[in-house]
Amino acid sequence: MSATVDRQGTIYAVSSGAGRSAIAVLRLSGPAAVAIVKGVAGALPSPRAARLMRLRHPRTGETLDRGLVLFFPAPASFTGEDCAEFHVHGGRAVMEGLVAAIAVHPDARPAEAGEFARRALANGKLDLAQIEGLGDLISAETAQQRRQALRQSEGALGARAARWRAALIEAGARLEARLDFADEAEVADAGEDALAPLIAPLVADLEAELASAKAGERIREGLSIVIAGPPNAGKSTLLNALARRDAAIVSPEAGTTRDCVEVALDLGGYAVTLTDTAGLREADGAVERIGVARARERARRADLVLWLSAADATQAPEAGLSDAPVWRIGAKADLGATVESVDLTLSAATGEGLDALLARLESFAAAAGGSGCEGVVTRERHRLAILDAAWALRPLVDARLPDEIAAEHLRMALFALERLVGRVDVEDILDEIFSRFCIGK
Ligand SMILES: Nc1nc2c(ncn2[C@@H]2O[C@H](COP(=O)(O)OP(=O)(O)OP(=O)(O)O)[C@@H](O)[C@H]2O)c(=O)[nH]1
Ligand SMILES: [Mg+2]
Repeated sequence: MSATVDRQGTIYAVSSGAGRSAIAVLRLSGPAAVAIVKGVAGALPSPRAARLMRLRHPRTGETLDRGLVLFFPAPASFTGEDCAEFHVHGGRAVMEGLVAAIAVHPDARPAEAGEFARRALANGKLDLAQIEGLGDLISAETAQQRRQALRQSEGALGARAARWRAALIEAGARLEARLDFADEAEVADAGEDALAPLIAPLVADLEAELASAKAGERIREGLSIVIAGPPNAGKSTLLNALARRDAAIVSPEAGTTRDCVEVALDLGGYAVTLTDTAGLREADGAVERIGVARARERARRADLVLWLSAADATQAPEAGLSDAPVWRIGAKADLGATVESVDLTLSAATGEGLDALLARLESFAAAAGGSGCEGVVTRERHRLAILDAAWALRPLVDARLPDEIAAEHLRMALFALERLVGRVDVEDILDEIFSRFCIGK
């Protein structure tokens, strides 16, 4: 989406996704919504009440379908503009007919990705963090992602930012009063620093938010768990068992897996990407060498490494494999060997030990995601903005700065918070966020 795009007009989009379905929803927003609904349905339904209506092409008069029509007058709508929805049968020809009927109006044009949300932002219906939350809700795949996204879309971060902002504005007012009365210098200079007590709890709040920030990001992005170990340890067999499908090739040959194989898992509501990797050894060929390098790279960046070696030939994890926790797992326990120095034994062949591993993985994911209910930071953008604000305010708590400099620090913090909720400096962020939205949101 480029800055030159015409942002005016009345936009429409099929909001219910592509493909055949029982019901499909077409959404409309903009000044011509009323005229378009009247043109297609013959009349305007009462605000916010569904009405079954015959839908016709305004030029030919041909009936296209009978469907529910809803009208949401401005400003009490999602975008803040006049909005309408058509709930029709989800066949392709029905939708094509309806779209053609709407496109008859000269002011109507297809919406771009995220354009409804963009208008909601422009009209002050939602803040930027809420819009991000909506985007996350649409892509949420696990219960924890859903909970977090819902909280975000309901304005959890915005509410917190508003509280922080109020404290900053209060501090700014005190500072200004002091600057105004600078002539009565003794009063200001002799007085204790009125700012620090106001700013200190705010900084503590921001820093607490930062401390739990990673948890929110992990819930949203998913945890990375990597299976690594020597060749033939049973890594791919374990991946398949946990994924409950044949995602990776298994064979008695050492060096079967060359590339990384990823599967998405839902562990107790937490999203996890489980990666199977090439067995670590002095590789023979060029291809295997690349595979081994990739395996080490994945292990290095993982949130957790499962170091697998066959129970009858256990091997210690490579030194410096990862900064993340490395669990030593003795695989192929059915082969009967006794094992020391592993955290867990299992047999993917018989299923023994798999439930125990899953239970431990679930607690690990839950701990990494925090309680998932307090933090409001769900992405790097939030974390960096809060970090900027905390960084600007910290000096005000640590020392008494000259008033002009203190005022500048307050301004910087305020700016960081405004950026957080999308009040300033948003164009570039917007393009990036909205381009990932579905059409029709
Ligand atoms: N008995 C027994 N055999 C197993 C078990 N898990 C895997 N195997 C066998 O061990 C061999 C190697 O299994 P893979 O899963 O391909 O091992 P890998 O670690 O992925 O091997 P590479 O990809 O070569 O690094 C295969 O013949 C599997 O059938 C197990 O729990 N018990
Ligand atoms: Mg393998």
